[in-house]
Amino acid sequence: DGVTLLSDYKPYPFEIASVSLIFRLDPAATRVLATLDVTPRQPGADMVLQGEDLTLISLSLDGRTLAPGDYLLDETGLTLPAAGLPAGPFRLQTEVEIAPAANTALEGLYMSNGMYCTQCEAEGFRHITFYPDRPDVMSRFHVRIESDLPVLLSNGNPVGQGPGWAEWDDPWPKPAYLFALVAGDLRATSGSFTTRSGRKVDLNIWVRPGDEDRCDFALGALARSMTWDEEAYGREYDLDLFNIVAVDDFNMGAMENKGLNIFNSKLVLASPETATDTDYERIEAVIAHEYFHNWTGNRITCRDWFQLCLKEGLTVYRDQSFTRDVRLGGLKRIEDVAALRARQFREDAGPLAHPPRPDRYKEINNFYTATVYEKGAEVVGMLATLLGPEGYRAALDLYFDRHDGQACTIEDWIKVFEDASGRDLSQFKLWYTQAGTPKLTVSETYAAGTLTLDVMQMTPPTPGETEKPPRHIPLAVGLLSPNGDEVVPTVVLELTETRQSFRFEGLSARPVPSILRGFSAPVILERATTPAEQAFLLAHDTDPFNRWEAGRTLARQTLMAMARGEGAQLDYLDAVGRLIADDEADPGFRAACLRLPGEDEIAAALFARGDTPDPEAIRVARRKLMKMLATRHGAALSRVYDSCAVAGPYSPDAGPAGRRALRLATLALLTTEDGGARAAALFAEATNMTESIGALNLLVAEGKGQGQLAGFAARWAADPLVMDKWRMAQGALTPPEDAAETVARLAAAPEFDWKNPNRFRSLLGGFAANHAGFHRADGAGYALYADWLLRLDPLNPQTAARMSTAFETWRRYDAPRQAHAKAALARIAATPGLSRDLGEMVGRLAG
Ligand code: HT7
Ligand code: ZN
Repeated sequence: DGVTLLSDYKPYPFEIASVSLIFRLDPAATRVLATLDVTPRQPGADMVLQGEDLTLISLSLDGRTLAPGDYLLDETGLTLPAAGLPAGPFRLQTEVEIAPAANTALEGLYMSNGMYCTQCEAEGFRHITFYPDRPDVMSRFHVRIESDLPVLLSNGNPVGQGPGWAEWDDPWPKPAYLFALVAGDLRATSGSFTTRSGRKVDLNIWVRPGDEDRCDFALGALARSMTWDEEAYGREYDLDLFNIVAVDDFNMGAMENKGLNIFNSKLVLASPETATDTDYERIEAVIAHEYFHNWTGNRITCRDWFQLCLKEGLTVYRDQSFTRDVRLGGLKRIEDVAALRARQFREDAGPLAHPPRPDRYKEINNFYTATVYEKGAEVVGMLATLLGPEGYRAALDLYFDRHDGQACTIEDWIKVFEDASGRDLSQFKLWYTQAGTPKLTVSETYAAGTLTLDVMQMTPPTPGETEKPPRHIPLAVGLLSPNGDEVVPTVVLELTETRQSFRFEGLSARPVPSILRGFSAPVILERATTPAEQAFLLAHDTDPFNRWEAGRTLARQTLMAMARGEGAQLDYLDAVGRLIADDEADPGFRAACLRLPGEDEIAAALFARGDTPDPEAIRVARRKLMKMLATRHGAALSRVYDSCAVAGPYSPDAGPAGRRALRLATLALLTTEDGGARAAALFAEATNMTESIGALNLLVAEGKGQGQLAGFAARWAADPLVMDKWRMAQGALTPPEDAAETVARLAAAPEFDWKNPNRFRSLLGGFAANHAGFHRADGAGYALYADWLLRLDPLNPQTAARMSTAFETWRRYDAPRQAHAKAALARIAATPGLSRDLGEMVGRLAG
């Protein structure tokens, strides 16, 4: 049935010490000559090589041409029966032809705007040549590229070049998924970095002519990442060259190919006029993430794709730590948790729930998920919390010492932590092998100077997993005195049982507990508290995450009540007033507190407590609350809005970015009251993209801004990355009654290049985030979305499948909506020729 199982893993029976590749590039007929030096490791084994969409030109073994009767060839690859193989080392040569210009799936070798580039993770190399395309086969790659294009790049170090050719050699053995090739008319922005042991590394960012002036920030971010990895993890770079290439057509964000990272251009190119503060922060984080993969992913890789979170969870944890260190740590944690809840908790609560280390898949591309990445990072974070900073560093030192050059498993990883700490982590391992978000219910009693916390944990069942034993959960707790002083600083309690009690003695008054500080575990905390207590924590908690969390909880509870037709919480309205006036607090933090929970979050919260969310009522409640805040605190909001204007030249640093964020957060509230006057004024005078698109978004959300949309389009028509923001604004924010029609109109426009993943994601991904528009009662949103998934699927199944996750919440809503969503999924499932990617997703979504 096409399912791959973790339990079926077997080591590859051949060693491939080196591979030499020759590419004769041609858009329609590229020739790839591969020479593999092979040593059998297991007598009697057939040699299986994956290969898809390849035209075999010739095949020889130790110089002898093989005839069709000597091998088996099918649509998945090539098998050389054991009987025809030598017992000792041999050389296998293949020549194949491929057509990069016809490759619209963007896996393997393809063309983007006249340049050749590759994407081989997870299983793209099999579209380039016949090879054991699995991460545990590591070999040394030598590459020769023949083409008239001026820039010819591959992994490792350049070892020769002449007119029409270049050769590259990568000294570090690697799996095929880290192979890369780029050829094109490219320009470099260059720098250098000297490692702490004195190696001088040339750094280049390669872009299309004309984009050179948008590379400086990415280059600086790369150097900052290199320094940080030396300081925080003792890891140095290991080649003389580090190349980054920006490409316009790319299925994901970026790829960590050894020495030759390939990036989606939107994650490299930045200028104040074209990129927002959020874009800058994201570019820095992704540059860091891909760079950090050099050790966590490349030097130590995964044994098989079930172990994906070994490299991804760890590398996300590393990039999040980096951003916390170089920007504002508390705020970054808040942003990361908000994103985790929006994407991963949603995944865990629906039909796509799976463990960070799954044990079966049909299409591995469907497992590059929030669970593998973001929850994987939380699990690493919990290990760091349990071991403490020194213990964590010792474990990572051991990991690098013990496993450098290997393809590893989650078992290897856990063992390193056990050996470094002397602790038994067998229960902790459930975080990797089980799906679902644990619920913690905490109640408290206070008597005679002692506070007792009673904690109960329970994980609801997920698809295919009904038994949920208790997990090992680090729970960070602090206690505040009634006057706001911290009486017990943060301690980490360890939960291992279904029910446990913890006592804090010697207290002089009943304290206010601050529980799950820093979001010390990816759980849902349930605790009976009063709005007054939440308001107290919002005002006084010393833990920035829990301060924000208190405000968020108040806002969510108010919005849930309002969506059910009740009134707004006065405690919440007053608490926000105090926050607006609190000029001592960091502006970025205040902005995060002023942003209301999104409509999807409110819908999820209502559904979790047994209600059927009504998207329209949620939208109305949210807008009403914004208006109430604007009415009640208008003068203070205006003052903050005016005082937060940032003068002088643009800088993407956390300080000015935080002020702009606060300004836009106050503007969002004021816009509900002033008819859009301030937003229109800001749009007219903005000199940076943060404020320009920020103001435009607010106008669009009010159902206004037609003139501004036209002006924006006229100014930026030639810049596709900026026009993505324009489409995203309309897809995500157009009022629900017009959203599907607006999206359909923009999608039908001739200038909409829907085959480009960035274009498709901006408009259709934006629409999926338009909660009330996508979930419109008449099903128009679902139908439109299904039409476009079906249009994209034959060309780019990977992106179509990823975007189908918009349907993961359909069971939350009322019966008519459910019927519309089911019909849309059934229509997709019944389409002849559906890809394996999208087929697997709709099967799981509907199942
Ligand atoms: N490791 C990279 C994952 C990735 C990818 C996976 C499947 C198909 C296309 C892809 N492009 C990049 C990116 C990362 O996590 O760093
Ligand atoms: Zn990664």
